[in-house]
Amino acid sequence: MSHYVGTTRTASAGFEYVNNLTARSFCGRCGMRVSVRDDGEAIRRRGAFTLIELMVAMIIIAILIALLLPAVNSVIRRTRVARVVTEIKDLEAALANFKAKYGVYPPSRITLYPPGSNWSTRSKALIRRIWPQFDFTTSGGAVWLTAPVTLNGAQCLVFFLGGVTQDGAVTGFSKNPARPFALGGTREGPFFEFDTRRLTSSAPGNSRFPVYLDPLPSQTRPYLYASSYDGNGYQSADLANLMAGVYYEPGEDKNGNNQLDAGEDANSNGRLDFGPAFKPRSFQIISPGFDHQYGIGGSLDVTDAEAFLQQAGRTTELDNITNFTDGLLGQ
Ligand SMILES: [Ca+2]
Ligand SMILES: [Ca+2]
Ligand SMILES: [Ca+2]
Repeated sequence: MSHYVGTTRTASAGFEYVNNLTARSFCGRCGMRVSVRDDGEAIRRRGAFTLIELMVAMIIIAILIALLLPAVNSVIRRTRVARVVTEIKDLEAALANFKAKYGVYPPSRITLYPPGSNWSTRSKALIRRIWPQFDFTTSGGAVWLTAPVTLNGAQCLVFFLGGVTQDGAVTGFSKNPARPFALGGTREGPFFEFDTRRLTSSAPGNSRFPVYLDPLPSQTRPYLYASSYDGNGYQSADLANLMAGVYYEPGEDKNGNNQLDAGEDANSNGRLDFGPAFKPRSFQIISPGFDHQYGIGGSLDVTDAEAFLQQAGRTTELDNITNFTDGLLGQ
């Protein structure tokens, strides 16, 4: 067949060559075109990519990945935050179940004493609210306890929801109301299904009272728990060595720096007054977030948390996740 490259239609039935690879045939009656390939040498010549073509393709792929990566990372981050939010909701439900059973939310600081000790007035009162028939002479059956131990909020969260620890597992409490800390027998709880891989000892030799890490990657700091003692008020000592305090509505602290600045003492009492605490009648749960740092706590404007926390230089709190924000604190 001879080629007529670049020619136009020359007959009522025939070929039009638009280039040297493709010919178009015509129907003699209706004039419709049908593509016909000329499988000649030209096609075989295109069997491989040149180096330049490959490099261009790779550069385009690299650019696409670079463009997509932030979006993918952001989705992964949001998914991880959502997982913590869900777990905090589950912890809230577990604490509600505890209250339904015992009438009060767990305390967030308590000292437990071994059998034969004198209990402090405060710890005794806290225990009596939960187990009115508690036998203090045997420390509620806590034969496993050999020295007084003071639990902070993070430890209380696991102890009261999980119960007595045995061989690294939480076992709930004995149903014997005089000896809830005894091992064996019929049990109450655990009220929460802890992932034992995320239970970690809070201090050497303290494996009886572990704390619980959130599911963020390589997390090192546990969920904080602060009890309002059923509306009687949060106690800053409960978070000692962990965070300075729970979260309050800003009140007089207009710039969110937790300090009394000019023009902030609206009631002229010489000190900075915050608004009411968030969750004033129940409890606050706080995850330290991706940076594994809690921050100083204190006043927070949830309507503009991001600006509020940045303005105050409290950036470590921006990624905290709590039970009074539906996700990150700063968003
Ligand atoms: Ca201030
Ligand atoms: Ca004031
Ligand atoms: Ca943080």
